[in-house]
Amino acid sequence: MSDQRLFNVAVVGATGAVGEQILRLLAERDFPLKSLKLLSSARSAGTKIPFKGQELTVEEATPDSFKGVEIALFSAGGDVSRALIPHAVEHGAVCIDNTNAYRMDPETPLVVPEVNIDKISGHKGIIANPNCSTIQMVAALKPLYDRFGISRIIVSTYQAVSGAGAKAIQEMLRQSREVLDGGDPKPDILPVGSLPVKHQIAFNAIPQIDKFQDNGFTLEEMKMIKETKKIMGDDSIEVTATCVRIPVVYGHSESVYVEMKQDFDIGEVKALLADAPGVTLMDDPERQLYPLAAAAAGKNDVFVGRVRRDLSNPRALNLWIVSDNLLKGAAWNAVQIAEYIAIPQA
Ligand code: NAP
Ligand code: 3JN
Repeated sequence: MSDQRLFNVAVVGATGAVGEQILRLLAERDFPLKSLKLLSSARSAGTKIPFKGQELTVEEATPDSFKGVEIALFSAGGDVSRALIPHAVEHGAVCIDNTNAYRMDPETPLVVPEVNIDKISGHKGIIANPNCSTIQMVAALKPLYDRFGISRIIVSTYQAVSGAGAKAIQEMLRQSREVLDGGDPKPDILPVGSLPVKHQIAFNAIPQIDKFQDNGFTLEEMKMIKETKKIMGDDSIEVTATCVRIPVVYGHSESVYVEMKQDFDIGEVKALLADAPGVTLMDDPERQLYPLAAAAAGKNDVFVGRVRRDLSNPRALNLWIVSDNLLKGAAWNAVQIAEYIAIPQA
């Protein structure tokens, strides 16, 4: 008989795009559950969701929802996390938070298991999941950082509309049909639902993800800059980012320029990437083999290709990094952390 301990788990935001993937992963990976509580806003309370042959009923998330809960996975937005996580922690739950609410809190570890799983031992009830664009970049760069050191990163992202939620996916599909039918689509959601100016996403590229900050960078760009330093544990890495929304449904792609602290051999770089946990190297220009968002969709790994020495700086590399933003970028990273908490590692 297995002596695996079982856990009372809650998923906050269970009816959302990220929550749906978390539930699928908990079921597929046979997570050691004693009980599973599905939480949402009052809007979805009462909804039935199938889970491993049972029908679970969604409940409204309130401060009392966390009595007896041991692990709580939050993906219902930063306001919900700020309002409910303190109650969940008070009830003794370890909270894995997919939002920006606690990421830069010095008391809260910001964790990508392939990079800094050692940090979870210092948690005080909250472990933060980084932003999707940051996760895939640091997972790929970690083995290069460890071997050669990294002094500078310049990243441009090509981000899928699913990162902006289900309504943004619908908007992109609707606009695409309207353009193909010869119409003039009205933008409604993107780039930022709460701002007055909207732009067409179909057949377009929008260089704005989230709101502009006083320094001219967007919030998404600042998340990448600050989170990368915190996860790598190295404030000396210079990072700059330009984040762009493109009309792809799932899978964020990134063009990354990385300056190393030491000389490197390109063969060794490829060997390190090929061996890196959670990373798949797809790099064979002769066969036109490189990562594609459409192929990465639905997969847990981070895919890396177009690996080449920079022509303007022999100590720098250029890479193309692709991953499913809802999986490694959110749900899978969170479930991985939950597994590290729940399952004794070999
Ligand atoms: P979504 O599809 O819009 O789902 C939102 C979820 O939050 C739904 O389950 C919704 O429940 C629930 N919710 C909303 N207001 C609530 C409230 N007041 N109390 C309790 N639950 C509430 O959004 P999503 O794409 O899954 O993303 C959800 C959040 O995850 C985002 O806001 C973001 O913070 C985080 N996220 C992080 C990453 C990342 O980069 N790591 C990527 C994507 C998302 P109802 O069905 O009742 O509305
Ligand atoms: O736009 C994207 O592609 C990624 C969006 C992430 C996001 C959207 C709303 C709120 C986040 C995030 O995880 O950084 C948040 C949040 O911080 O809570």
